[in-house]
Amino acid sequence: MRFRRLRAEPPTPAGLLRDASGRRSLDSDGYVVIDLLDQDQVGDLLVARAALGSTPGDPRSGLFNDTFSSEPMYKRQVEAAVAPIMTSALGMHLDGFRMVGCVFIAKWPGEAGRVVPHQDASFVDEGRFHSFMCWCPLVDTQVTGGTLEVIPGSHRYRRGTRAHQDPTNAFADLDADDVPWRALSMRVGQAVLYDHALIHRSGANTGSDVRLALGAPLIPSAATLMYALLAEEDAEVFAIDEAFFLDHQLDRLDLAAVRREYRSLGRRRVAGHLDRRAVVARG
Ligand SMILES: O=C(O)CCC(=O)C(=O)O
Repeated sequence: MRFRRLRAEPPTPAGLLRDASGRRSLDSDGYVVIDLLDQDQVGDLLVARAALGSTPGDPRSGLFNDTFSSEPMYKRQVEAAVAPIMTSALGMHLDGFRMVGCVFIAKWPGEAGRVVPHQDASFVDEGRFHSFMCWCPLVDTQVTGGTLEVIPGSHRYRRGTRAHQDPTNAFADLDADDVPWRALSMRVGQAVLYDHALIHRSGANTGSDVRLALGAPLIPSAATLMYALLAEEDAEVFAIDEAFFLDHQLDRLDLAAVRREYRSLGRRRVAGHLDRRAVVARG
């Protein structure tokens, strides 16, 4: 008798978030806003940031993510101060996840802080798993403060391998009024968990103070942490670890060092083309 090999469906996010209605939102919309931190935890995080000072290399304009810094020591200090608070807070909501990094993201006042619509790079085999970013502003954040904006449901449109700095992960043509953007107005202490495949952007911070947030990628405990580099028409995928985010500068990644330091898992096709008309129509 011949058996047909069944292709495993990617598991839904169910099992990761304990709250059933949150799980449904993650599944259908690709994101959910949760009450993550209490006042003491927010206070501890702000005290930690004040003690550490702003990230070395931050030009104090535009948007600066700690992963852009060339100072692994600073990033390790952030990790030591911030990760225990975030892990314990996330542990109240989630089961079976691993937080693989934790960074500050500073958005300074002015137009330069705008972030073009994009999907994040993939960190897991998206044929089998969903991974998420926990984005947690440390100030109240509205659209005028440069908050995150998402296209609900867009985590389903283009899944697969999204390589480092692949221009096809960015969608400048979706920066338009006919696209069903939803701005996430969030209070301090709230966080959004969003699928790394969700299309998101953020506008200018029109206030006078820096908009500080934390970003923490989360992957299912059972998943292998991966990062893909473009290789001709395809991508080469590497098994990375948490140190990757500390030791490397993600905005000017030393590709040869990644190839030297991490085990290759082989070539994959990069995620396909996204049809703008379909995004608008689905809204
Ligand atoms: O913090 C922001 O405003 C944008 C962050 C973002 O888009 C990202 O980390 O992918």
